[in-house]
Amino acid sequence: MEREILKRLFSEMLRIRMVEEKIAALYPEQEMRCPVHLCIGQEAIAVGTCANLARDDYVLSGHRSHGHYLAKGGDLKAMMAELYGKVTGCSKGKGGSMHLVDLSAGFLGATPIVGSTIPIGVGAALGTVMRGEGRVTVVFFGEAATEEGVFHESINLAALKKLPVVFVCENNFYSVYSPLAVRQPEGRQIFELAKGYGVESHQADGNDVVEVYEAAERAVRKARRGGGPTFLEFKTYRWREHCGPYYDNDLGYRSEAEFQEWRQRCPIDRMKERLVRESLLRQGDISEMAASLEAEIREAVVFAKESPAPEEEQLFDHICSP
Ligand SMILES: Cc1ncc(C[n+]2csc(CCOP(=O)(O)OP(=O)(O)O)c2C)c(N)n1
Ligand SMILES: [Mg+2]
Repeated sequence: MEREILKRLFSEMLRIRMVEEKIAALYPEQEMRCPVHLCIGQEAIAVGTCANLARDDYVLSGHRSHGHYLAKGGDLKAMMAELYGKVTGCSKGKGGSMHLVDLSAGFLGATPIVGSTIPIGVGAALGTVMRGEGRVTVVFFGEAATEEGVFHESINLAALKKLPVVFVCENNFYSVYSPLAVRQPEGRQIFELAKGYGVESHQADGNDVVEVYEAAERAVRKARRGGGPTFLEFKTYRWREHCGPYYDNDLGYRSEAEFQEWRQRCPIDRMKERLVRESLLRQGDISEMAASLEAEIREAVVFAKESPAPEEEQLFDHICSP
C-alpha cells in the first residue's frame, strides 16, 4: 500500500478521535444540548471505507455518525456548530448530532431512527443508476439494524437491481445495553445473512484500518463497474457509553475485562505502531500532526460557541420539506 495512503488513514482516524475526545471533554459544560453517540474505538471503519470514495459518491449514516461525516469530508465547523444548536450548523442548529448532513461532500445525511437510512441509501443508489451517474453509495449502520425488516427489504432490492451500494455493518456486539446473545440466534454470523439474498458478503477486523480499506476497496470497485452490492461486516467495539461522553462499564451489562481486551486493540495505536516500525512516521511527526489537529478543532469550537442561535422567527423553517 502506498505510504501516503497509510499516513492519511492514520491522520484521519486521529482527527476523528481528537474531535470526539474534545466533544466528550466539553459536553459536561451543558452547552451542547443534543445527545451524542461517540464512535471512539470504531474510527477505522469510517476512515478505511471512505478513503475509497470520491467526493461525489454518497454516504448515509445513523445515530453514531460523527466519524462517517468527517471521513467523507463533511465540514468540521458546521458539525461543531450543529452540536451547539447554532444557525451556522449543518442542519441550521435544529438537528443536533444525529442529523448531520453535508451535501457538498456527498454526505446525504444521518438520522437516529435505527435502519432508516438503509432504504434511503438504496433509493439514492437507484437514482444514480437511472441518471447514469456512476456514483457509489455507502450506508453505515450498526449490527442491530440487521434485526429490522427494512434492512432485509432494502438489501433484496439492491440485489435485484444490482445497485452500486456497499452496506457497511459495524458490529460492536451491543444495541444500547443488549448484547447479541439476547437478540440473535447463537452462532449466527451476521454477514451470512446477506448471502441469503445473493449478495457478496465479507467479515473483517474493524479495528484494522488497512483490512477495512482493502475490503472496502474491492466492494467499491465492484459497485463502480456495475457488479452490484456488497455487504461488509466489521467487528469492533464502542468504548464509551451508548449515548453520552462517559464510560459505563460499571453498569454491569458488559465486563471491564471485555472492554480492556478491546482497548488493547485500539485501531489508532495499532496503526501508529506500524507507521513508526516501518519508519513512515517519527514520534515527532505524530506530535506535530496532533498539534495541528488540536488547533483546527479549537478553532471549530470557537466558531461554534461564537455563532448565533437561530432566531425565534426561524423556528419552523426547514423542519420538514415543503
Ligand atoms: C427504530 C428504532 N428503534 C430503537 C431505537 C432506539 N435506539 C437508538 S440507538 C439503538 C441501538 C442501535 O444499536 P446498533 O444498531 O448496533 O448501533 P450502535 O449503537 O451499537 O452503534 C437503539 C435501540 C431507535 N432509535 N430506532
Ligand atoms: Mg451495535
